[in-house]
Amino acid sequence: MNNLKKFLNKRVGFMTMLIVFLWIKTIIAYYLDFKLGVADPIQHFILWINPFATSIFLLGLALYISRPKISYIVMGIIYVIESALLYGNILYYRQFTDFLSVNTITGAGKVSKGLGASAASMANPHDIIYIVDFIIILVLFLTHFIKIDQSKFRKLNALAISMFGIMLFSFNLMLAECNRPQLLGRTFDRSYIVKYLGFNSYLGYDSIKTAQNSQVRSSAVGTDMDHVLKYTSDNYAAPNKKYFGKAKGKNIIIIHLESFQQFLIGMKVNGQEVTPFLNSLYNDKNTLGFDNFYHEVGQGKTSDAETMLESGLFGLPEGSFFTSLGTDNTFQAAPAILGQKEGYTSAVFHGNIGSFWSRNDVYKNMGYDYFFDESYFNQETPNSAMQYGLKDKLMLSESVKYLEQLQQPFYAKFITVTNHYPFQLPEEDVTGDFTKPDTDNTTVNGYFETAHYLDSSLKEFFQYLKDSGIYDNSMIVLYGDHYGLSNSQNPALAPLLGASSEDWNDFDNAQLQKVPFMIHMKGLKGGIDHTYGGEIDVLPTILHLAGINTKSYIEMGTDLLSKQHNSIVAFRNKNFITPRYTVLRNADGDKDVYLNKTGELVDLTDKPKLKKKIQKWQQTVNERLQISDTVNNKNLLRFYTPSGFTPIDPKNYDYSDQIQRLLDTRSALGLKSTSIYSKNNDQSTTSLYHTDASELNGDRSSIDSWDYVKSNSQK
Ligand code: GP9
Ligand code: MN
Repeated sequence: MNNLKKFLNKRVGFMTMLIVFLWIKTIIAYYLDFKLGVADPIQHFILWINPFATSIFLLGLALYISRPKISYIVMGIIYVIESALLYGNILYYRQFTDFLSVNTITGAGKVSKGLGASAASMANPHDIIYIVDFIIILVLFLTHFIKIDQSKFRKLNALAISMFGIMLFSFNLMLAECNRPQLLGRTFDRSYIVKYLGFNSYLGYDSIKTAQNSQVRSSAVGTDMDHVLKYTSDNYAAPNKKYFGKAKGKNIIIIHLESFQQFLIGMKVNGQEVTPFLNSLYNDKNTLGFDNFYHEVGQGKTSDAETMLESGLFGLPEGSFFTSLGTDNTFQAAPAILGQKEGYTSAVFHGNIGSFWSRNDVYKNMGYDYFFDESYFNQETPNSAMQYGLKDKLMLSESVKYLEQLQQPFYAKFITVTNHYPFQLPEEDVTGDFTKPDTDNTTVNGYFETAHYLDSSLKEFFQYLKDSGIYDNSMIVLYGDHYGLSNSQNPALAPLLGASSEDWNDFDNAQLQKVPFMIHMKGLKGGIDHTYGGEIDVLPTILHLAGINTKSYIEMGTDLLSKQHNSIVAFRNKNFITPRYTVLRNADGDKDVYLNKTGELVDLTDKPKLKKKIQKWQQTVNERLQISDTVNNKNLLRFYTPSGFTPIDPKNYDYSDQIQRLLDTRSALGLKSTSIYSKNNDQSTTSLYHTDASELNGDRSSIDSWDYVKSNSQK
């Protein structure tokens, strides 16, 4: 006891006590108040050590102050700030399932929600843990158990402590990067940074990002838009009369096929079709299927695909547009355009946490009326979710009780997730007698099984759409968001595609970036369309089908069905594909040009004309990407409002209590309600949904009833 007293009466001893208190509080909060999805023992270990580094560094700053009393006071202030940040985050998280960012703290962000008065009502009895330390410290001082250490503290020792903090942080960062590569580069979710690096680092990271963004933004002026407007008007592709307005007034259902590549379509393994349902849909006479359609995502993966499809602009060269700029930018996006021009109600269904990719904020800026995230689905069923959320069969089947309440026409997007890396489907979810391939690469093998599962989920969903009648009045659009198997896995995949692993090259990798794009609608003259295009072209294509001219919108792609469609496919790394050539930068920084038909490398030395053409194409690709980046980085759409468009105010959107809102809307409209439910004489159609999802064990309650929704599903 005496030794302890002696130690605590030293300046370092007092600091150590504060660090330990902070650590205990943080660890308790990590496990009790936050849902950080800590999976493996390494992640637990990282969680246990991450509060140390920054608190050692920050509290250690007070050691540089020579005057003892001031040094103690500064240390105390830092401790109070740290404790307040922790508790502030706890309250904020309880209300919004999210963490405090610079914008939310300062109230500067457009979607900033601040710590409202209601946050105080979020206090819990166990919160006593978070203040008991202050009482202990006070008592220790009042009883003179601890006194201020009057001896001098050497600056060199203070420096040593700062260095120790920095070293510990580097170690923490290294462990985090090993467990989650590109943690800071991709910024999937704020909770990942907190999980791996703690609150201080998250706030530090967020401050740097916010400062960078606001610097670029403040330099922007309205006339920056002139150049952009000239570009979009020069590159506008007029709609094709044959298709314009074909889907006018119909529901639009977008199905996001996670990690789904085009090569799966029509493919057989062990004599069995991998995706029999999608194959039949692809070849259906009412389907327009594209076989030269590429994903164009960067590091933002799913979120980049969403960016392109909703806003008509590319993702960013680094990181995810959604998380870095999407929470604050001004949008003129699909849900708002369809809502304002044609009266669509918009909704997203996704079985993951709403903060992933900052969707809960970005969707508001886009004008999405509803966002049904994991909190709207039953999460109690054992094994119902995998790494990135609820399994597709459950998500789709549990969605229809909300879908049937939406006013028609609706624009509804379903983001599937089971076919996501690492592609490990539990045995009980393997349908029929499908047997996966048996290569040496387990990722490759698993990919076919999860793709098969996704296919079977969609078959069930389509059957419901048909049986409920929704099908007859809807245009259904399906697309693969990006590759599932990466370039490093492709050589292992090669033999299954009838190619050789040894000869596999960059051209082959580029071709594997093809993803499905299908438009299915009763009465649509279908067929396989060989037009070259990519995700950036989807928005103008869909809007034209819906009968909305895109001329006044800032969109970087062109309608795939237009005769003036631009068929140069630009990748985010500036590589590109034309209907004849694939142009890729090689490891030496030179361009390799391949002939699409044969895959042969073209020697340009005696082809000056082609060389010139390629240079010109490259310029147009660079310009397109650069214009998109300028619009996004400078947030230029705030300076431009297309005629007849009303800017979106995210404050008008709220994804809490959506069930009540559905019911209120229905009763307010009375006989004018156009929802499927109302059209079905106020009868639910959920009983028409049939799924063989093994997790349900025949229990349909989560499909048919709303009881499972967390009553406080608030964001
Ligand atoms: C998660 C999901 C996956 O919610 O959309 O995103 P990804 O890892 O494919 O970018
Ligand atoms: Mn994805």
